[in-house]
Amino acid sequence: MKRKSGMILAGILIAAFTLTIFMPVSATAGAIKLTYANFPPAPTFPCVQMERWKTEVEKRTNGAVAIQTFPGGTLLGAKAMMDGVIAGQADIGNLCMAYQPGRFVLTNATSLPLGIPNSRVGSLVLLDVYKKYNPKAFAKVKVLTMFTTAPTNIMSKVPVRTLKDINGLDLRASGGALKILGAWGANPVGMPMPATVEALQKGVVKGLFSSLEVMKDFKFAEMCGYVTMTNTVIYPFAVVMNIDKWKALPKNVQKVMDDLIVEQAKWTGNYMDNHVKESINWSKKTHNVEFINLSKKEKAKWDKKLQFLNDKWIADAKEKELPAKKIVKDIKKLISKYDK
Ligand code: 3IO
Repeated sequence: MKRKSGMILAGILIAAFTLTIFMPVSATAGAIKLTYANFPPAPTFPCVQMERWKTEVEKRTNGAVAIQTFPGGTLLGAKAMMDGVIAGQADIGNLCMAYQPGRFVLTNATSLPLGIPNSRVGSLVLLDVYKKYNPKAFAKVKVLTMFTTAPTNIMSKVPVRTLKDINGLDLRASGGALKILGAWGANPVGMPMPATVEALQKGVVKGLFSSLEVMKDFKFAEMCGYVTMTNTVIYPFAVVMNIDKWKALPKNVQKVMDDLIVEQAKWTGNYMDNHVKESINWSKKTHNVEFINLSKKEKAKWDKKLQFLNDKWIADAKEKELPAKKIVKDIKKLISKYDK
């Protein structure tokens, strides 16, 4: 009896010793607790990527880090995200740069009509632009990843087949996408995505301009029977961490998170691109949504109306002493680099 329990104890000790040696990050399980705030509801892509990141970090640190996620604006809302993380109300937060366009001027250049074809390419381009220019807007936080949506299209209660149809139409967007709607003659209405549900229900807006996975994830297909394919611009996002919390992390935990920066951007891009396809099929099947493709001639008219936007951004950014032309040129180069 004694001998047996002695052997069991030895076994446990050997097992514990082996675990300690081979664990890449060794610490007491859940010793480091972090909160992660997000603004839209749990089933939407910003929260899906959040749960994936949480799972990977917890796994790769062998449970030394435990992350508590707060979807649906339960800890910080859409526009409060950046300042909330800086102030430490949440340790980590996911933000959409379009909701504070004046604050994220440099990285918002990715939401100019420059032809980003999908979320994977957009996410990699955005991350490279951030790394190269290291914008002041992110000086007070640690950037954990960045990604973009898939290109935006018009979802509406009435069919939009020509520029005449969009003229004066109340459509919801944010940031750079608002300017595009304005250039097409729509009446652009700015608000973050979560507020759009009620605005559509109450008829405050007749549609929205965003990536198409929202047709399924927010059930917009129930209210918007039409989609006009324009594949125009993306919305850029960032995941940021409170800088003091970051500095207090052990080096090996920091490494796990640093190794995830590009990987998470790619993962989110691929998830988004696949999910857009699913959402399109679901919208057609479940709600009989009509997808409108503009003729080449009509599309050329729409594109022509946007040409001034890039020049205008360059002029405005120059005033803010940014190397504006170079940034736009770099974005174009990066798009062709990753779009292969
Ligand atoms: C978005 C924001 C939250 C949840 C899902 C989403 N899909 C696209 C966006 C982009 C966005 O923030 C917007 O305002 O269209």
